[in-house]
Amino acid sequence: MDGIAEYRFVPSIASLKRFFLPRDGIPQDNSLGGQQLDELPYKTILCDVLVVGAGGAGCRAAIEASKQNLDVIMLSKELLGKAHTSMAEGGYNVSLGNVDPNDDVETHFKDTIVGGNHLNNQELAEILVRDASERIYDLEEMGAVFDRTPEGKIAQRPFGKQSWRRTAYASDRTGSEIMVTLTEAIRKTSVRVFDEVFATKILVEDGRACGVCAVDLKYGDYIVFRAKSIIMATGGAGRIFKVTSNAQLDVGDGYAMAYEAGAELIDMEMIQFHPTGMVKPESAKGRLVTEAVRGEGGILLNNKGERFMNNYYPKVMELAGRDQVARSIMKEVIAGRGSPDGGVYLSIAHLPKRIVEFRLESMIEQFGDAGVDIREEPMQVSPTAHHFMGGISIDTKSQSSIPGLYAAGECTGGVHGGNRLGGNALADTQVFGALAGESAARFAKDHKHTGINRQAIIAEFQRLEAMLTRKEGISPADARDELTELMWNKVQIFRNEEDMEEAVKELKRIEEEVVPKIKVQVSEKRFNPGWHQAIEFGHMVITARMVAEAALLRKGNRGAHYRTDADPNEKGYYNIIIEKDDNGEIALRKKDLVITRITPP
Ligand code: MEZ
Repeated sequence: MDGIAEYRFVPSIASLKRFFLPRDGIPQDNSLGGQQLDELPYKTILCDVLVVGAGGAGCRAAIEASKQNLDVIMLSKELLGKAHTSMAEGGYNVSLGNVDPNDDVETHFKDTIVGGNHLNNQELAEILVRDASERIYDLEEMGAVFDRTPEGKIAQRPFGKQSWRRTAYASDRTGSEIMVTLTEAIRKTSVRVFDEVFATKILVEDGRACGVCAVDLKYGDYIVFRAKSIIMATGGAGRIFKVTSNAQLDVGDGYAMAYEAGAELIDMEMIQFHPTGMVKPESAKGRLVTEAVRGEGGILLNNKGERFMNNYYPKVMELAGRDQVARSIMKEVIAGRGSPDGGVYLSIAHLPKRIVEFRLESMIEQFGDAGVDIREEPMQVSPTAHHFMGGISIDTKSQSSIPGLYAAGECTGGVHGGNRLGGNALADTQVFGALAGESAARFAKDHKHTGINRQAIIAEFQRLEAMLTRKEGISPADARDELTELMWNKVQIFRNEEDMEEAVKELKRIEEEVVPKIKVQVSEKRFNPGWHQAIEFGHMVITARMVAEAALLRKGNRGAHYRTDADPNEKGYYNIIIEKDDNGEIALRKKDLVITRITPP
């Protein structure tokens, strides 16, 4: 290959101009100013704002940033539109009061803090509940269609641990409706979308985020994207657990990249296990069974036919917090009162068929494919790793601890505290997506591109290349199985010191002994899923270590973090901050909560 790598993206005339014209005095030279890494050519692409991730938060951020007449690039690890956001089926929380007129922003705030077991950053939670209504109207303006009340207002259903019916919905495919809308909206902007491009490293120069190293998954080309500001919108990491509702690609890219870049992360131990995932068939294990099923009146039963939530949370029953319902289900299973395939039963057979058919249509299909008619028969369900409450720490402008690096959506932490309310995630993507887009655009307007560290780039691409060229080693699929099994067995819903210590020890071993030996079977760079898995595996290990180490540090029970050996004397409420120390090790420290109005008990 000669110095200037071939560029296969088919750009518009406008973007061609951007691509080749000098900007801010930096030679727009795809071969990095003439200095080549002989064996590993790569190209450089400049923009003002770079959005990494193309789910609900990423798309919303890109749309907002593009309003400022800036050159915005959005990287999508998959084809645009195929994001995990679609899997938030049940709805979007917003205190419109369309069904329960007494609902208001204040009550939504209070529910969010109490639901989060008081660990939320209250400034961020306030932004969430305050802006949720404007952002849902934005979606409507872009063309999203939500179900309506008889008066024609946006309909709202009940969701767990919330005072009023607050969850706006489009049947049981709300996330899909939002993703389709955002995808169409993106196409009407000047945002340059790079499909199937995987960012692997954030570049930092002069203390500022200034770009990312990436691989074009289609062609195997290495690319450096240079930007004045960057927005991480990479979603969560449910895939570090064996059983998860998450899409295949949710492996913690953003957490690992931010950590490696030196950003602060917060409360990584807080993992939401959604109470209801599919139990069978094996191929669908963990797939989400939306909370809308319980919101519409679904009941949980054990193998004796008892509505067991009555024994745990009799006042709210199936609409207790997700952490509470998940633990109750597990207690029934452990006590031998579970269903034949290791879950419990969820039944809606008592509901009017027309309600089920109208409001839970995708559930009918999902279980229909598995041979279960949910209008007549109960579903078998059990908890599934669903959402990370922890993540990249952000301020009220959605900026991380690294100037120029912003973050939005599930890859951030602090908004939801120790346990997220179902329905708050979709609102989060839109509220913080828009905020990050606006803030990053402002930053880009006020700053020029920094220089760039060529050595860091070369080292990164050599690291990726080594996985392909190694003669012997461990298969990424085997390594992945080992890690996901370990996390599922040792850092799950019920945790204890001994298990978590073992997890940390094993993860260190995996980091030291397995990661450097990962070897891809086929050395082809184009469309090589084995290679993609191998790269992802590094991110999974870093993410899993942060989760396990933070979980070990938190001795008491808070929200989703529940220890069977909890220290009864640990009364404190605090956050756990994680960052990389000067020796390249994980450093953890406890930090005071950000409280604006509601003091923890
Ligand atoms: O917010 C969520 O996680 C959500 C809406 C999921 C669901 O059960 O549908």
